[in-house]
Amino acid sequence: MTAMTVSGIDGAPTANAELLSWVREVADLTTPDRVVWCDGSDAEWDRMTAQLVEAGTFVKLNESKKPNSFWAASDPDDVARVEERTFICSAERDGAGPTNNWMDPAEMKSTMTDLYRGCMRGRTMYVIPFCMGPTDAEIPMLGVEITDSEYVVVSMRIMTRMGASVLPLFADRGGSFVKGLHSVGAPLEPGQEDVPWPCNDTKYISHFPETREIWSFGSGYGGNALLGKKCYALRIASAIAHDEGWLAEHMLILKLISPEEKAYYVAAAFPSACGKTNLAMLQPTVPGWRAETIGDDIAWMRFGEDGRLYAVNPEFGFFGVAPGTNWKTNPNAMRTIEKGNSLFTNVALTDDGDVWWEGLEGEPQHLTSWLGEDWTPDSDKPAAHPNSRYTTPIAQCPVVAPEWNDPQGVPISAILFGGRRKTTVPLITESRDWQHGTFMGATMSSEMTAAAKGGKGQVRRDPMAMLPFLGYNAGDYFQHWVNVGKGADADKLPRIFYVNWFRRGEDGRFLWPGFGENSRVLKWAIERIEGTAPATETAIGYVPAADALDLDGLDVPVADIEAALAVDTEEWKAEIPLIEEWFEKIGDRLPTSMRDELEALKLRLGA
Ligand code: GTP
Ligand code: SPV
Ligand code: MN
Repeated sequence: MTAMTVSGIDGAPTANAELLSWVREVADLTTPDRVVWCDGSDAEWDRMTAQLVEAGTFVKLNESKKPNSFWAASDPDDVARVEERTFICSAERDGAGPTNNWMDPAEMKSTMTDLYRGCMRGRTMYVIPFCMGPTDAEIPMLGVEITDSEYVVVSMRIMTRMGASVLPLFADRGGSFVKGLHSVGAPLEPGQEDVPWPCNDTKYISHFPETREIWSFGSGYGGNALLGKKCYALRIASAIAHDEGWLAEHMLILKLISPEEKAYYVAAAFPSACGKTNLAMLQPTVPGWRAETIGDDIAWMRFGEDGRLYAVNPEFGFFGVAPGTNWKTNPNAMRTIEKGNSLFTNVALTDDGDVWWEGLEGEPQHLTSWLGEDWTPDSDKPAAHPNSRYTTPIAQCPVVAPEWNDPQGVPISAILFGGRRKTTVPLITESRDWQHGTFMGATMSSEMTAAAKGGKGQVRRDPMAMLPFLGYNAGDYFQHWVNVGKGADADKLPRIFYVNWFRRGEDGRFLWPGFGENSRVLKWAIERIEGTAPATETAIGYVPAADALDLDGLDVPVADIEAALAVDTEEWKAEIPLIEEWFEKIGDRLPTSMRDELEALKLRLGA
């Protein structure tokens, strides 16, 4: 770690003039006590985590249970992404489109400059150079986050490739890196004592797609504050991808290996807290099949020279939902975090210095809840916040694919879209072709979860699981997907499927057991690609009959499987006005091909 004074830039470990002048400009505006360039070393981690323990932000976990790991509780009001406070500040309002909050970039910059003025007083300003995706990529995707949060620095160390190892990549890159400015917005007066989780009631998560900038203020949490993740790798990258002809998507990347040792790569877009991490670390229950993980949240996909679509995971760690994670649902996540070197935010703390959350094994009789309160089994509040998370290195995952760090990426055979729907949407449906698959993605719907503030349980359209993460106009985005298909060799495109692990019976139970059993559904998808599995053509696409799935050894009544697979014409007819309303909202930039797909669906349904 190279310290430098605020006024002098002499100690800076880079000669990139653009970077140096930006750092100086931000320091002049935010007036921190000192500026520190992060090197990503173990010594830096040790120093920063010790400082966070000292500040009361972190509690060090029991070394024999979770080595080198820490518990943190956020401010109770800073627990999730804030979609209402997230802005796409494109030059024109139309650039952000009908689904994003928009503000004129100059106006936003003026408002936020006032907020940033002096906002790092009494704090340290950290400069974090990072790279999204492998550092040996032909064009490494660079970024710099400036932050006044130590929690962000140690989180970025897990979630991105950062520090001294990536700084040399900036040497000859001029200004071609994404600039992310972040402040918790809590300056300290001389002598004022800090709080464990500084933040501000006023929050802005702003993106400037044309200039590839991110300005974040007031939150220290996850996707609001770790700017390499949703802000860069999805919102800014989706705008870059649109310009350059590739795809930046909210997708996991999974490698499936058949009993014949043939590898298939699958990408899957599910909205936040709808099962990406779980599917990414799948432990198949179908005999002979194995799975390996490439990524659990974001996929960058570009065409290779062979005409196939190749996916790279831009991230370096997992920021996974804790509740519901256990040795049965996701043993590989459990094995990953057991190795330590992890952070746990807003879970509960056990009396012996370990972590606990709803759904985890064990029946603790006493805990410290995420709110810092005593918790017993009779408590009427959950011990862990529903959006509590673990932050852990991908490299520790016992089933990480050997090629996870390959800058070429992996060739995708299948894309899954899926949401959380109690009704209507079958366990799996195969699209008729790429354009129909794009329609499935564009009209996807899901019940909202705790991953964003507000609206939990409400059904909303979440196209390609990108509603909160699109950096430009949704109509243009659909057209971009259609164009990607048109420009490609149809035989080489991934096959598109629509899945729903969350359909319920009348008594509210899940009809499908999910988790490792999802391998049975994936097996059918692979067999469709190989041309060996039967399917029934329905109004909404190709759906398997129950006996087309490998259900060997599965202890679920066939009636439930049939109900999970059912295509109910009446339920789908009821969906049509909702899709029409959604397309209305997209407005005149909706591709005519999407309108055509809707008309064709109505015709097939007799609607
Ligand atoms: P983000 O990190 O917010 O993007 O979420 P995610 O899509 O990675 O979701 P994750 O895998 O963390 O799962 C969210 C919740 O859904 C957890 O509580 C899981 O236990 C639950 N879940 C995941 N897969 C399944 C499934 O197949 N069936 C059921 N019933 N629940 C599931
Ligand atoms: C999501 O909400 O989709 C997440 C968590 O993966 S966050 O990083 O907060 O966006
Ligand atoms: Mn996510």
